[in-house]
Amino acid sequence: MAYADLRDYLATLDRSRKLFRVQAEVERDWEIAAVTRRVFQRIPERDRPGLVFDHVKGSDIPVTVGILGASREVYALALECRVDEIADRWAEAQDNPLEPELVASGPVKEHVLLSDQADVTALPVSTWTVGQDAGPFLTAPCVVSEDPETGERNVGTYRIQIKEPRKVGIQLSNPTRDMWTHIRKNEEHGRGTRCAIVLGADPTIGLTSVARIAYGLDEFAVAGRLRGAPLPVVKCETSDLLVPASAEIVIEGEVMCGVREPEGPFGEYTGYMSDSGDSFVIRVDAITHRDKPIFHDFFSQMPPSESSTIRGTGREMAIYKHLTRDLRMPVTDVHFLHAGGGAAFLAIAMRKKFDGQPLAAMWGAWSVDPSLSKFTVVVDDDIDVRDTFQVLWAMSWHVQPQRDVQIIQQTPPVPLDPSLAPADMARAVRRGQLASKVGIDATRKHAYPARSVPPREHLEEVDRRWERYGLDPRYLASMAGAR
Ligand SMILES: Cc1cc2nc3c(=O)[nH]c(=O)nc-3n(C[C@H](O)[C@H](O)[C@H](O)COP(=O)(O)O)c2cc1C
Ligand SMILES: [Mn+2]
Repeated sequence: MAYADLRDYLATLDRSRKLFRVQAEVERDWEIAAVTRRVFQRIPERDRPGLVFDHVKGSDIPVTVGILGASREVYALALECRVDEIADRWAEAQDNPLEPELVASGPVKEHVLLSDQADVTALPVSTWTVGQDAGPFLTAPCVVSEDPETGERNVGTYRIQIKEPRKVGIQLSNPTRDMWTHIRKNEEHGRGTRCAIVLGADPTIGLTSVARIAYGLDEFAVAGRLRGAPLPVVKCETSDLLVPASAEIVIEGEVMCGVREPEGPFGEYTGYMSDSGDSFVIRVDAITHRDKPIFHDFFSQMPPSESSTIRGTGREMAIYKHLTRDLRMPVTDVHFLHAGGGAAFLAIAMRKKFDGQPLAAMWGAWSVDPSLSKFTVVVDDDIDVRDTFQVLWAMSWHVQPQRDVQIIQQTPPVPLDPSLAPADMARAVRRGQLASKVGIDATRKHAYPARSVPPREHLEEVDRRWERYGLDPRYLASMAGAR
């Protein structure tokens, strides 16, 4: 059954033991980022919870982070499905969108702050890469706007820089972002672009907002099908835009016509700082929020992150589906390695039927999105592609580079890949430069000798007797996390 709102979803995460509430008081300008970084570094993905910081110094608003992408199990909970059903859920929702339902009012209107009552600096906004980010940023904004000619709605996640109580910056990485078209069309007529920034809603809103959905296809309608019920929406106070009726917080405003101001830098999903430059500016006209609102963030920057899980999970499921169902290849698993931010590095496991089939699998994966998978490695199905060590082991001993490595020229680049150009040239480069890819066939091409490990029954017997060897329990704990 559809989650009613963010709170309903948090309760489900809690029941599924996928939510941890941090009771200690934390500071928003450095500590939330550092605690979350440690959680993502130290807790293996399958055990990793989403977080709620209940006590943020200087604010009575709790902060939640990691709740859509702490792991792929958490991502599946957000979609109320199993991990292996994720690709089907997305396909079905885009084929059969379900229109939102306009309601008269909702909890998001419990507090209405107009003009000078609205103050974005009162929100518990974190600084994510301290000492390098230009300031605090909203990392999970779902920005609603409309095409002024067709009235088609768009919802997209574009980082928002807090600047003044009633002024924020917004960064659209490139003109392919759907909101860019709305801004351009309005500016051609000397008009600003009305927008509403939704913070904290039922999980399908955040997931559709970061997903690439065709221009003109309404993210709220895709979310409606994902959640299995029309999304209740209410009208904004200062425009005709519609927003989820039970959102935690909505910031209403306008992208000011022709105005550009310095924005960034900001720590990016690649693990490097992004460039900075002139970008769009939003004048804030109102804030509406629920009683005791909860503030929602995505955790990005250096992988592993929530961002690498969200990017990787959706994409690997789409590629797996294409390879197995459309192309009927004997592929057993597909994984975007976290080190590549869920974008740059793809590993495919298959039970190949003939030599050369691994190359066909690579071409199949590249055809789904030619900008991704700068490194694509195909391994036999006895290799666990979610275990980076095993992937590197297969690359070490199953590959003769001259025979097994292909370099493909003139492909679209992985978004924000810092290897393309020095940072000061990155924006210009992004507008046109092509890149290249490596495909590595790391399957065995002939019969191999047996592996040089003890018989399985000996290792299992040692596991059963483990305590008697008296090894420090700390080693046991770290082994439990290892595959
Ligand atoms: C955590 C996270 C942060 C993102 N930040 C930005 C951003 O600052 N600017 C941007 O243009 N895209 C960003 N994206 C990518 C967009 O959300 C994504 O391309 C989405 O499809 C945009 O919506 P649209 O297709 O309706 O334009 C981010 C994605 C994630 C997962
Ligand atoms: Mn869109």
